[in-house]
Amino acid sequence: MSTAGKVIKCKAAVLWEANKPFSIEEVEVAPPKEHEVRIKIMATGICRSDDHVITGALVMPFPIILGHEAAGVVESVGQGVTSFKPGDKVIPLFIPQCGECKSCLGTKGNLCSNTDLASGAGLMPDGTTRFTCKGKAIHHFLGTSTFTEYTVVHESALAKIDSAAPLEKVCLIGCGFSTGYGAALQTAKVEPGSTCAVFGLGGVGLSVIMGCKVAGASRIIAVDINSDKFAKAKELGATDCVNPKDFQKPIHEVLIEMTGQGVDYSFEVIGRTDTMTAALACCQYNYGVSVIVGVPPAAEKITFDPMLLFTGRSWKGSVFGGWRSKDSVPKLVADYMNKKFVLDPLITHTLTLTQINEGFDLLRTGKSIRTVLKF
Ligand code: COD
Ligand code: ZN
Repeated sequence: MSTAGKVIKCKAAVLWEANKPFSIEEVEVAPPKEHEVRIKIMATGICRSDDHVITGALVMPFPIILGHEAAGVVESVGQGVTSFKPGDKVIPLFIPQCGECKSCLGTKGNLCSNTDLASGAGLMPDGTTRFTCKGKAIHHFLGTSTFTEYTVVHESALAKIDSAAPLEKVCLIGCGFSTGYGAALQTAKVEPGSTCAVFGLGGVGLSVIMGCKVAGASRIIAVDINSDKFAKAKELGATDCVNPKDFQKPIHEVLIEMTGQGVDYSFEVIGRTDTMTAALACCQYNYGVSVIVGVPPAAEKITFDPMLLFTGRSWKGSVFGGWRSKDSVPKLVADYMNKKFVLDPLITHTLTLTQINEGFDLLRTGKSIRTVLKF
């Protein structure tokens, strides 16, 4: 029997308050309103940003259903939705592409004004929620909320993808993979023959390495304080691996010595202020470009020698790899289907929704790169 137009009762991982485990609860998911789509989530990755909400580093209202890196199938559509139909395979977009704001209308940026990343309201664009549990309204996360069997998103925050795509793999295109890969290809625009340094070899850093390789970089130096990360970095394209703990001198000096004048492009994919400064300092003094990909810790500030910029270096940031989400996600899925890049090496664990707390333990203890929860 069709569920369209009816409230769906299903399982979800609810976070009732900060620094607590998720509770698996029965929630009610309201039908999609005008220009909204209800999706059956088939697979979702666990990302560091979800953990940032649990610890309070990223401030969001509670109770909340987290998760923003997923793939699923359309269950039903609200009034006025013409570009999606039940059965379509889709990826929710935590940075929407509304097509109407300055970013979306221009050609320079990808950060749609309608993302909930800045305001952190935890609501649908109309200011309400589609989730309830035990009589309480439950907040949305970044307009996506994917740690649930069913969710509702605005049509501007959804991309339709190839019907043959394996959802348990391409879910990573919803955040981690695209964030890293795009930082190299879209934000830095690495050219053939370049020298690159990548600080931090989690799933996002490894995706930066894949992007540098596809761009034709001739030298890719991987930097991490955990040498266990080096084997996979090499498998994906790193030519050199450096552990700052093996040196007395600061890591930026080590990298300048290794390369002569410093690297053409550096990427900070850890989210620490000290490594952001080191990444800036290790790039070529005149035309080097350093990209901040790691989410900066809330309320921390950086003090740095402005001479680093005066000589010509550029310091940039990158959100969702600079990709305009709705346009790019279907193309990235097509590139994956055409074997332009791999996702398997990033997926170290596969669990079910009810094992979500185990998945977060694996993230916190550094044992996983990406855990995918399959429904
Ligand atoms: N020097 C070198 N390496 C270090 C140091 C250090 N001082 N400290 C930690 N590391 C290494 C760790 O050993 C680890 O290997 C790596 O850095 C970090 O990896 P993870 O697994 O914690 O992180 P990832 O790859 O999942 O990346 C997450 C980011 C840290 C980049 C995080 O900020 C993020 O998810 N960014 C996505 C950006 C974004 O747009 N988010 C918004 C919605 S998701
Ligand atoms: Zn993420």
